[in-house]
Amino acid sequence: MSDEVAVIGLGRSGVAATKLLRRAGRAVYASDSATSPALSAAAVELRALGAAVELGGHDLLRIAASEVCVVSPGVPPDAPPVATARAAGVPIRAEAELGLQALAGIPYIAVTGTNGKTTTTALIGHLLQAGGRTARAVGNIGTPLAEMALAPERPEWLAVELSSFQLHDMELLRPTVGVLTNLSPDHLDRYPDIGAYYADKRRLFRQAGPDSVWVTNADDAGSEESVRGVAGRQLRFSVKQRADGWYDRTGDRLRLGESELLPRAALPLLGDHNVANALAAALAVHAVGVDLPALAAGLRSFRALPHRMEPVGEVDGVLWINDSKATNVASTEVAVAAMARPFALLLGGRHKGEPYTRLGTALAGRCRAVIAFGEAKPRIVADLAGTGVPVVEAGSFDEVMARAKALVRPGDAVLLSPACSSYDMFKNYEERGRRFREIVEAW
Ligand code: UMA
Repeated sequence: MSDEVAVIGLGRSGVAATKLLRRAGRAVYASDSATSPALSAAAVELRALGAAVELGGHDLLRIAASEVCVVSPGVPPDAPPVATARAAGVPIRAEAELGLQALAGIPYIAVTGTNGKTTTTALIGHLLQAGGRTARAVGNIGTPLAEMALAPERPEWLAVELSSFQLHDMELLRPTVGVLTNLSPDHLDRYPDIGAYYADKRRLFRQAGPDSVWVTNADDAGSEESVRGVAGRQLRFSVKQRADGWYDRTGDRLRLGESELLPRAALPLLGDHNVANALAAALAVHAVGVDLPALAAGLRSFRALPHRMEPVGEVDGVLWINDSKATNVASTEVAVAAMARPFALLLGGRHKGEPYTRLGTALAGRCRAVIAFGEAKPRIVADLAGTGVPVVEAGSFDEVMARAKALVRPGDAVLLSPACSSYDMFKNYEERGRRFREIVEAW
């Protein structure tokens, strides 16, 4: 065995992990199976720091001989370099864990779940700041933990979004507060079954102790089930019933216990799912000592994140909403439930394994038409046949937009909430959302 650390994948996470390891004086072999101008630029930078870097493939023998293997979230557990390391008995660690270790001493609120975790993480960061703490929102939301660890500033608090991919290789996670937003099927293109996906999400609770605080969703049977028997204090949020944090529909107010947090109308976010996110964030930040007036002020001043139920413009009386981040069926269901106007739905991209059938009920009578596109188009057409929802097929994204424009009337909306990943037509969901905005702004 060598004393080298093997870093697998050189996206944002792998690059930051390599820099962090080099700063600590560790020998690093960093590799990526792909080649691109961006990867070449990263390789130049990392070699200058003394790392051995390989692009376009992995030296499996070298990885098998390494002391520890640090993986990026986008590298699946059965990818050859990871499978080789595991077979050779090399410990496998998530980049996020390496980052958290380097950030030891900074308390953090960790957020996971299928949907709503990015908005909840951003809300938590914002509410901590509203409470007078310096705070950063990091992890799956965009800034890798290892990159945060390299930054010169040390915030007082971190809000950490963790995907199941990150949790898969994390052992030492011990958040001051852990938030589980909800659980529903996702990433069936990477996991053998739902059980394996949920098991990774449950790793949030791995180091639970009597001092742990968990914020969970009383409206979601799956997450309630997964937290049952876990050590620590549990705080529940609900948009349906009285709970530790709840939506009082009669009074149209968000409440913590019996105390008023703020009127629903003062929260500038669309949909009940965002009320749930706000309640989860408020409970988590209240648990670390921020008072209700500061939480209310923070919730009032928060704005929707790009690509998440983001209104991008009104053209000829039609509101265009960018929810490009909705890359699974559950997320699209939530978006559809938040729609107050008749609408056309842009659905499609790379199919991820779930049927679209269950969207039929939610869409019937409310959605003027679905515009189906991308690799998933034939699946969508087949799954929605017989549901009574008209489905129009389109090719290019420009054609998708033009068809939607021709279908709707003043007072309607067009919702891009594709329920699929974007990789068949775009670099990522951000590029898809940006293209949506560009087209709307050009009209
Ligand atoms: N690769 C190999 N060998 C393999 C397989 C892949 O070298 O066998 C390489 C790929 O060529 C690629 C790299 O591994 O260059 C993987 O990089 P990455 O996808 O992990 O990219 P990062 O830039 O590090 O971004 C990751 C997260 N990406 C994923 O989880 C897919 C980002 O989440 C996250 O913001 C970032 O770390 C910082 O923490 C994105 C995401 O889509 C937004 N997340 C999923 C989601 O939210 O649904 C989980």
